[in-house]
Amino acid sequence: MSDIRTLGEFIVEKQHDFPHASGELSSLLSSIKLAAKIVNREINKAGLVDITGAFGGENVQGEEQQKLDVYANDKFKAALEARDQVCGVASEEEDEAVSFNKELSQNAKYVVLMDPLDGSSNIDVNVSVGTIFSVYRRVSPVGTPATEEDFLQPGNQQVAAGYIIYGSSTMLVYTTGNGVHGFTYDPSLGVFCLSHESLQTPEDGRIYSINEGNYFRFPMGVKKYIKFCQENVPEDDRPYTSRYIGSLVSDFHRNLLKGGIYLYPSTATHPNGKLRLLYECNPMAFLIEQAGGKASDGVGRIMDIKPTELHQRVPFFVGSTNMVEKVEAFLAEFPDQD
Ligand code: P6P
Repeated sequence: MSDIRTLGEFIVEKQHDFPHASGELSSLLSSIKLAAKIVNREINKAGLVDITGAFGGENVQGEEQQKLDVYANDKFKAALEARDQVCGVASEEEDEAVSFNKELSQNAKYVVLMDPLDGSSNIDVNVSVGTIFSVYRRVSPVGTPATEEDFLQPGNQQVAAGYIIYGSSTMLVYTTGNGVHGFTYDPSLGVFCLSHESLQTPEDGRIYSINEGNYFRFPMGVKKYIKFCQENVPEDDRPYTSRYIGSLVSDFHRNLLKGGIYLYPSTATHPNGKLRLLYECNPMAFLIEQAGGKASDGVGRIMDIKPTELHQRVPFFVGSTNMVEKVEAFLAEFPDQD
């Protein structure tokens, strides 16, 4: 037992890396840890109870809300509000940002943006899904309600980001700008145990993750990159592999560990790409950069984009640096669709 380092112990240990840390961010991360355990329990029962059926509502994306989407959103919101470290939350499941009304919450200095259950359409077919979160210091005065400006900050202002992947095992992976660390949940102990300290992603890889069903309307540069992968057997003779789960957290996590690139370019149905800048692309970009990789909209750094809308979409290319830079080069030469 002595060599187990739990997430709670690790957060406190790392808090000392920030001499002025007051423990508020540690408490915030502990809220996320608690909600992750609660959501994990329900996801693992999803096949057994009538909770995977569509909730009937629609979220701001016009997507049918699976009951677990709503459940996860409510649990993470409640956990974040309970500990008074967060003055407001923005979520894929909420049309507008939510400012917490409690006086103690309005004195809090952080806001959280999240996709409470990304890839939820996969739940019914038992494919991994995930929660993605992103944390900022508020820019509005402490003691007042959170404002839209608190949520429309560029990704380079994040103070923490991470995801929970509910897969063959449940893992929590996060960064506070001091490396990327992964924790695997042990349900018999009810704790997340450090399993991947100071993760670094390979600067190159052989895995590319993209929905090739949209091929016809990809920008020419993306078509050129796919053809490059299919026709070039690298020196080490390991050919490229196409792997696409349809769940960002799962594809990202595999590529983070093995090396690879995830691509969601502009398509016919999503001219600005499908992925959301604030609560999908920015947190993943923070993580991949901390792990030595790169995240781009095809032209520039994801985390330098100044947001204009809460649910805005951007084209998204994330993973091993050499692979992302290769796509950027093709897009610079062939930016149009034909
Ligand atoms: P498509 C899930 O809805 C999601 O936001 C990501 O998790 C996933 O990578 C992508 O969309 C899948 O989109 O168009 O390939 O089904």
